[in-house]
Amino acid sequence: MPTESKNVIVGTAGHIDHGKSALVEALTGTHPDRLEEEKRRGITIDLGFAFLEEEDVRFGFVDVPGHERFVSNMLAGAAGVDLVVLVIAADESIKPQTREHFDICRLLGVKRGVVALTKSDLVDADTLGLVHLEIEEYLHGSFLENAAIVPVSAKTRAGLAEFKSELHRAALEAPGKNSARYFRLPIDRSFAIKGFGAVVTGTLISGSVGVGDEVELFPERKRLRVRGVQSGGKSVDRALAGQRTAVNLAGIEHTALQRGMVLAPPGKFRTSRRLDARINLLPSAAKLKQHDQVHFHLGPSETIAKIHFYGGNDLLPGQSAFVQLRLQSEMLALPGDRFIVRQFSPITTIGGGEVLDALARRPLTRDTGRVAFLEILERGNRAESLAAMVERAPLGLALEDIVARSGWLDSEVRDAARALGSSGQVKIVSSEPLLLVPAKIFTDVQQNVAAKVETFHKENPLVPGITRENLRSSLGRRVRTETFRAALEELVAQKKLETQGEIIKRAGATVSLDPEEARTKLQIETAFAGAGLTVPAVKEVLGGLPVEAKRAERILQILLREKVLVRVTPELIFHRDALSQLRAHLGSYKKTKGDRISVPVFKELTGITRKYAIPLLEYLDRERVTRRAGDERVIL
Ligand SMILES: Nc1nc2c(ncn2[C@@H]2O[C@H](COP(=O)(O)OP(=O)(O)O)[C@@H](O)[C@H]2O)c(=O)[nH]1
Ligand SMILES: [Mg+2]
Repeated sequence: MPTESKNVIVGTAGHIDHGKSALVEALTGTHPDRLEEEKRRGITIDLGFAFLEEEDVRFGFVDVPGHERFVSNMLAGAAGVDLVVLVIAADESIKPQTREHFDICRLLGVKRGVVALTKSDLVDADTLGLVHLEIEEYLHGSFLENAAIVPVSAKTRAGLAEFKSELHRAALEAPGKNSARYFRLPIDRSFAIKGFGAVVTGTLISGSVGVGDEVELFPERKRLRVRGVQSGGKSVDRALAGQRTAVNLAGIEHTALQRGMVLAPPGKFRTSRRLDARINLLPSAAKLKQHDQVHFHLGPSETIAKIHFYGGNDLLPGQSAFVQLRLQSEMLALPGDRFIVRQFSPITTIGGGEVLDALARRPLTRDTGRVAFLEILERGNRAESLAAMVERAPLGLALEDIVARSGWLDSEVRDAARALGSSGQVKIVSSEPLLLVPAKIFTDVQQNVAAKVETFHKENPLVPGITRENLRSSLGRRVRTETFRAALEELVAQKKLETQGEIIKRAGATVSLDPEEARTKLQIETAFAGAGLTVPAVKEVLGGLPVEAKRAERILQILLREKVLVRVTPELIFHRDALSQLRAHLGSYKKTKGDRISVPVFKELTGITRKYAIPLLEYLDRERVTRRAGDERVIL
């Protein structure tokens, strides 16, 4: 049964002394105030936790402090709440932190809740009715408009049963968290347990984490091992999304762990200091100006952020806009994460919003497409968002870039990529590892490759084609090697280009010589053929030709490539006929005189000087026609 039950995080909200902690205790039997100072002063300072199992729902309670000085602690707990219990004391009605906490819940996108009209034992029925009306009016038009408002007393326990059943009903309606996604555990507490070491706790906002898992600590980027897991106060093999979770970590001191750090799967995510987001300013806030600084809260993490508006220079109360938040310290965030901003000074909650691009680039005036891009991220489905991301990445996006930027599962990215690939919106340059390139860029690269080959042929009519390496580097670093390779493969498949080993040429291209070049070619060949083994110097041959040196050199290259001529040393080139005659000579020598031959005998046999004999013998050694044995050669 427990694995099939729904996990729901309930957060309290409301003014100090309105009975939040007392209500949690009345419901769960656990008083959430756990610090010595809290017990002594009778107020909640930091988050408190309690658990309750009601039929098929497992509740994790996060009790928050109501005092205005501890709103940042309240924010650390409010993130990850599925269901809010808005606590309003019947004898005091709506007070400043009732409003502030409720604003925060709205800004965080909490969808469901129940109102507890606490301390009902302290007022008469008329007052109760009046406060009830006030609350209804206050909640009008909000997500709690239709929520139950239940009078309760933690003292007499009146109304508790009804409250519990309303809570249960709301829990079933609340959108749950997804255990199948990559896990994230924002840390709200860390401590040490004797004999176990470091323990962190938090609301598991997605995925699951189990004993033995390797995890990555952000923003430290440290890999750690999970030694033990608890949820709902009990040891378990795996904790699931929507559960209050404690993780015992090996390999780290608890003092190195702090509220605001996050555990996530190893190697999936990246921290950032630039978030593009939708921000909503509360009607009660002062107007927000370009480059204003604010306190920024994302889950239990907090830092200072500078606001950059895209278009327009300030934001009026009650309005919303796209912004870039330039964070003072690195954070792990993902699209869809909700945040709260508080005025720099004096500190009050002024707004909040949703992260759209957690790995945003610096705002650039020439980047005119940013707002349209953010609109797609905000409203588009996965494929639309992916297409827009790829569109803005001329170098292309690899699977790990997309996952880090979106938080989507690998399989989700692959599915979306396949759909976009077959509709032609993006080019899948490689599927293993996955690399996506904008379709337009890919076409450009293909055209560029074909054009480069064409230009090469035009400029080098005597060379059969461009080398793969030169072609690749002619495209510059704005093109990834994988993109180049895919473009080339397609051009070959389309029979536009051909490859010959490392040489790439236009399909069907042949080296064509004009009559003068053909004559020159013959002239060179004849010069070497006629010389036998006593070949002339290369320079001498080339210098005596009617064409200019560069062309002569290319024609020589053709002869070498065709293996009509053979280069034996950088300075010595022989005609192939002379070399095969030499082999034949050695063959008959071996038959008649045995397989040993000395340098003087070789010179005599061939009629050449030492200048030719030594390089030729070394060439024959390399060709395995002969093998050196002391001063002699063995003919093989
Ligand atoms: N009479 C009465 N007192 C209550 C009730 N609930 C809480 N209190 C008292 O109100 C004070 C503040 O309660 P507490 O739960 O700490 O408020 P919190 O600051 O909202 O957590 C405590 O002295 C409680 O005993 C209630 O239902 N009836
Ligand atoms: Mg309290």
